[in-house]
Amino acid sequence: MELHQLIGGQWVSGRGPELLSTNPAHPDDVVASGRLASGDQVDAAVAAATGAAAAWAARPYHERAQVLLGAAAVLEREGQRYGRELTREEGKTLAEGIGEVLRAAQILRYCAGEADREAGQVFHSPRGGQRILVVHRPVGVVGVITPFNFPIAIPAWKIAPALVHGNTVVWKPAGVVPLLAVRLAQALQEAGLPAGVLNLVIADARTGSRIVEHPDVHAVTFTGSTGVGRAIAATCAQRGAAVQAEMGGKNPAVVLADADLDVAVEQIVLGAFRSTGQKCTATSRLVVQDPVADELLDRLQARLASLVVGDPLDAATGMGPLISDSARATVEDGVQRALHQGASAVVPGRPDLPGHGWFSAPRVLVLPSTELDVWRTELFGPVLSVVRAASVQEAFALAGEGEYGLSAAVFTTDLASALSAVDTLDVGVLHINDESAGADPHVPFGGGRHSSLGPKEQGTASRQFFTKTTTVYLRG
Ligand code: UN1
Repeated sequence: MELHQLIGGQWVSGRGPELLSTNPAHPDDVVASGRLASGDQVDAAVAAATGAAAAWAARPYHERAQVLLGAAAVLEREGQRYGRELTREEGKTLAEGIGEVLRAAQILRYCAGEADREAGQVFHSPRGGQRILVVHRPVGVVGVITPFNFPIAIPAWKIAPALVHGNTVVWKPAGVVPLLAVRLAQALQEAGLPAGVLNLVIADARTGSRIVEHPDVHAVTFTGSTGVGRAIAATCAQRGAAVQAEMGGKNPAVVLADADLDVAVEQIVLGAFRSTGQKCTATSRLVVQDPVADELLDRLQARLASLVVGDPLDAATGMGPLISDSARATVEDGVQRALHQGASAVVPGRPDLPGHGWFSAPRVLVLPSTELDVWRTELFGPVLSVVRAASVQEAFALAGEGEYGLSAAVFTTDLASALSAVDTLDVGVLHINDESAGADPHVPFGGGRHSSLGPKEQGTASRQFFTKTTTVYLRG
């Protein structure tokens, strides 16, 4: 398919370098092609968003919500087709690809519901006959920068709240998944989104940084690496723009001695290896209490032996490829380094990986100590590092090591231990007896420390970022 940029309501050819979207399972298979946006085109997109801002903000919430509902219906209608395209472009399994398109629809529907929720707050006044109101207003033009690993769900959960709250958007998706970006923009357009309200610029990182630097972009929401997120935050802080950044994770699963091991094994495999470990919420560390450690590792080994790694379009496949050759090199280097530093692979590589594509085997590495780099460094791949703990307290302490604070999973049948995890683990998202990944649209999502900056995403929490408030002292 020929790719275009959406600027001011028009689909136009990019004026930058060539752009090729290829299938990570079959790198010779070209999914879509075109040209990247030029710097001038990014500026034109910001100008279009600026021009469309006042009229869009003036529309009633319910009219804006109607557009999101229309786009949700398009995604539901096209779920199978777009899901296949997503799998072909990104490499997650077909069930996950279709599931993600439907998840994007669900997010659009949730955000449309903002029209029916409370609009602000009313306070008493210490002065008689008066009230104080807190009202929400659009921020203006929002820059949206999204990663490859959720090509449509993450864009939906940034763009939908931006739009329903009356903002206009300039969106730069990851260059490796441009087709799904086009699909979301088309769905919104088909649902009647006015020209200029959403502008899609598929650009390289340097050109895309113009969005972050542009004085007419009032807020930037980003998901991606911690390094890039912090650089974006610094630029935004300097010029007084708001920023929301969701970044890395090194999320632990903690299996306590009283855990239901059937549940733990199932959920750890989902958390660590679904999407080939390419989620900021993926389980990449496992802390297991001594009495159940050997049994848990045996069961993980058995379960992973039957995990089919292959073409994600095949129904039997349980894990597809990584996104790129360089992603695979990062993962393989990280594994080799860990082995060199003394880790032992209880689930080693696989002789049966496909000979083409960016495949990497699921790995489970038992570490002699938490000094190894693999304990702290996010590899963004199918690698689970394991350490043992003697006590519940030690298990939580080990899980808390490192600089990230996004999500964690704790497996226990003891309520006191579960509650202790809530108080002890410094994470934004905690799953008890459930995988570390996953984010429902109606509740806040985000972490702390090196994982996230700025207000949380999703749920009504997202209002904090996508609106600004005015406190109105109302005297009749
Ligand atoms: C999920 O766990 O389903 O980039 C969502 C990421 C996160 C979203 C995870 N921002 O992986």
